[in-house]
Amino acid sequence: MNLFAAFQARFPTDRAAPFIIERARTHTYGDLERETAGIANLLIALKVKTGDRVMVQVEKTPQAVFLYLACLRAGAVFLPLNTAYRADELEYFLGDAEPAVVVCDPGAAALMDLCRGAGIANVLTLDAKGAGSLTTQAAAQSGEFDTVAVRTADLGAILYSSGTTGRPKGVMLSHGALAANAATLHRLWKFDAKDVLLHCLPIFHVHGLFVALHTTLWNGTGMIFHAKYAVDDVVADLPRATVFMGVPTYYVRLIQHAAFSPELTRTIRLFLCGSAPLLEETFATFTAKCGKQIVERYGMTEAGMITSAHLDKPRRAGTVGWPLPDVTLRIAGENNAAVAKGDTGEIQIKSPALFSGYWRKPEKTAEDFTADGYFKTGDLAQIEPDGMVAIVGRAKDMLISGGYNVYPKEIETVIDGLPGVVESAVVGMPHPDFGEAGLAVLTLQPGASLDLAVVRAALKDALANYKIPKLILFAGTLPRNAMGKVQKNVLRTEYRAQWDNFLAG
Ligand code: MLC
Ligand code: AMP
Repeated sequence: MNLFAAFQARFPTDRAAPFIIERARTHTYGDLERETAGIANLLIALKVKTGDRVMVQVEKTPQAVFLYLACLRAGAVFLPLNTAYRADELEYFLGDAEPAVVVCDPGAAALMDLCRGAGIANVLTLDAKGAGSLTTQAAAQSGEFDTVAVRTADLGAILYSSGTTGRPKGVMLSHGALAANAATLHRLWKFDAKDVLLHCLPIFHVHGLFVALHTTLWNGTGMIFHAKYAVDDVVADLPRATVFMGVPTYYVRLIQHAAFSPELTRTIRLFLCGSAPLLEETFATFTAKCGKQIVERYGMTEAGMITSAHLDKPRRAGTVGWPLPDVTLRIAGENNAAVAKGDTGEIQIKSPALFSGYWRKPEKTAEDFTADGYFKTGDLAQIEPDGMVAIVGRAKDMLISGGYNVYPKEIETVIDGLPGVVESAVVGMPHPDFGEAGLAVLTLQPGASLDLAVVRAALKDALANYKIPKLILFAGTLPRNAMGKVQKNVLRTEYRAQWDNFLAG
């Protein structure tokens, strides 16, 4: 069962039907088949075998979508990376994943150097306009390709996810797991032949790559394709779409737009939101301004989508709906035992969409599962009387900024490595646009001095820009509990006034 073949069986009979709709040009389902065949033939010519990794750090273009689908066709494992990742981060991914092929922007000099150092011969380029050696070399290949037969358990993709300790982990996702989630979401969200999705999410994470793209492909319909989220462009194209998906920040910006109104959203039958908590205020203002309700869903790289509100039942702010029909969900407390109804505990699940483990880290995989086979999400929730799940917090030290997960540990490690620093702590603080944003507090050795610009420059050098704390402060000491552990909740309270002043500008 190859996921591509499962999609292809559902393509429209008329292959001239639109798949990717851009302002300047439309790519049809026939184009999809031809373009993916060319790239798949190229991968095979490069001796890529089933299970080999194709690591990709490129801007969002239709050609990048074709590259993903071509990897599926050729039995290769697609490994997308956030375009914001810096050389230090990329070096780790290269060493850990050992890709057979790397595709990057022609201007990505640092990554190309790293590939040379790692002895990776197959480096192809793809720029923000969809041009590069990948496109030219694929164009020289045949436009026909027999999709490689794979097993349900064979990997289709690896997506890296950072953690509260240690280095990022490669989340292994099989063809079967991805197909299961696509089919479930397609049915639950009632996609039909009239649907047109407005796609403006990045395609290196679960939300844009799987939730948005897979439901479209499973439906065999078209999507209006934006290279990134720009609210004016969204406003211009909403009246041509029927489905919109976004992280909460997309909605925060949309409801502030002067043109946001019932008329603007008239054609949209489904507004989906996820990847981070949606504020009750955003949920309510959205409905007040356009008369429609956002459908919240909750998911995770390791598990695909886990819960969703129902289309034909009222939704409630602060809840993420019910477990998907094929997901078994429990709220667990001490010793992984289910808590009493209504109590808070960790969300633990079984699902056909679950990952196959962390790449080359079986011990980390084992840590994330209970003895009776439930996956431990690290999210804290309660079940409401009608069965809806309300996420109330996280057991993991993580913040979500504009839909991107940020792990304080990564930032603290960079700061702690600077001369004169004793220690640091990073916490997520409320942010009107990003939901949460980072605050870093650091302490210095007696007599030491350090310029904040140096701290900021070191962070920018080492880490993707969205991970950089918005505010960095010096402190005499950090609050600790009796065990000597830094109390991050106390830190949040202590620095709240300074943070609010900072936001006020
Ligand atoms: C950009 N910046 C951010 C940021 N994005 N800061 C904090 N958090 C973010 N998310 C910073 C940049 O570093 C830069 O700072 C400045 O903001 C402007 O950058 P930009 O690139 O012009 O910003 P913008 O285009 O406005 O991007 C914001 C955004 C984008 C919200 C549109 O972050 C986005 O598309 N987020 C979606 C993330 C996503 O797809 N998540 C799904 C994960 S899957 P400076 O200082 O450098 O100028 C998942 C599972 C599930 O979680 O359930 O779905
Ligand atoms: P990622 O590891 O990037 O896939 O992010 C997954 C995490 O995002 C989950 O573990 C949750 O903490 C968070 N998340 C996803 N969807 C939602 C949602 N609808 N509401 C609150 N948090 C969410």
